[in-house]
Amino acid sequence: MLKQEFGCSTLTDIPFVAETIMPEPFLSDMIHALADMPHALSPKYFYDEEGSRLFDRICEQPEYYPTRCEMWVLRACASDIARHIGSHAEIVEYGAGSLHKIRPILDALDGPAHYLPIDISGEHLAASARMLQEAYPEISIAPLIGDYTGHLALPEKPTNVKKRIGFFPGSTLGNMHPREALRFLRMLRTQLHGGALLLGVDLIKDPAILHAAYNDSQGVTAAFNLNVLTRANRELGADFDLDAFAHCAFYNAPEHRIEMHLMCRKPQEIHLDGRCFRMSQGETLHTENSYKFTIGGLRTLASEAGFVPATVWTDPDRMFSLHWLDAPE
Ligand code: AVJ
Repeated sequence: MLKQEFGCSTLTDIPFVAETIMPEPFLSDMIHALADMPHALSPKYFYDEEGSRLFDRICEQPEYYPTRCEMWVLRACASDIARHIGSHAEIVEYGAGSLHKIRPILDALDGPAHYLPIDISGEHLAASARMLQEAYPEISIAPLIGDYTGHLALPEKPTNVKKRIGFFPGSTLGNMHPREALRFLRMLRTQLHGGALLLGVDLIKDPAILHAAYNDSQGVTAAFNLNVLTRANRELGADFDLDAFAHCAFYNAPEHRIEMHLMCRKPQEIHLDGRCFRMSQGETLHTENSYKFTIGGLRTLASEAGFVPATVWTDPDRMFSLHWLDAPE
């Protein structure tokens, strides 16, 4: 029933999403995070059901400008973006989440389109896809559950599809270390051969604005960060004491990135999988990097990956950028 060989599963033939579609190595990654120095865990583990809900709430916080700015650009430039996409395209969205960002594009497209949203958070994706399908009955939507950062073979293009357009919004590329980002863009370049990539990335700006975006006054980002420990306690049987950790996010200017950590407030023993790990006061578990870009820097990176950078769209304050990157035959 599930197409495991793709490292991805289609949702179209299953009424309810099963629990274990593609097991992520959460246990072994968490053991490594605790055993290795410095302690670091992939941000993909934020996105259980609760984490996906918290992320959607982050996007509504006044300090978190990226989503609002990107949506502004998507709406303001939708008809131009739709012209770039053309008709009979297949749009593949990587890390699609709640499927909000594709809407202005679908509204502006003329000619039928195929939409393949890929996300790691299966139930959330399924629910979002059902809602989107109701709003856009004429578009064929085929959600895929999986980790798009891994090796991923997409299903064959339907015969009436002229080209495949990748959509990677939200500055999720910024979660990757630059060498990872290059490797990932090269993989997309191969997948999108003959089409293009529409890529959204956050721009370097006043560090105070960056800092506020990851330290919202309602504490939603803090809850999002800490939720990964709640998830580990529930899913892995760990015994993280949530009161012993503090959310910590700051802009590392030389590295052009926001770093999120969970900082140990007092000496800790953590039990996991029959082992005991110690963390001392002030030690951190590094949970996320969020790299920020210049327009020129991003275009250089894309060129190194084999794309041909074309149009760039931004908001008036140049907070966020959307890039059209051609992937010629
Ligand atoms: C989804 C990776 C783009 O880095 O801004 C938001 C995730 N982390 N607040 C980001 C996030 C903390 C977000 N990305």
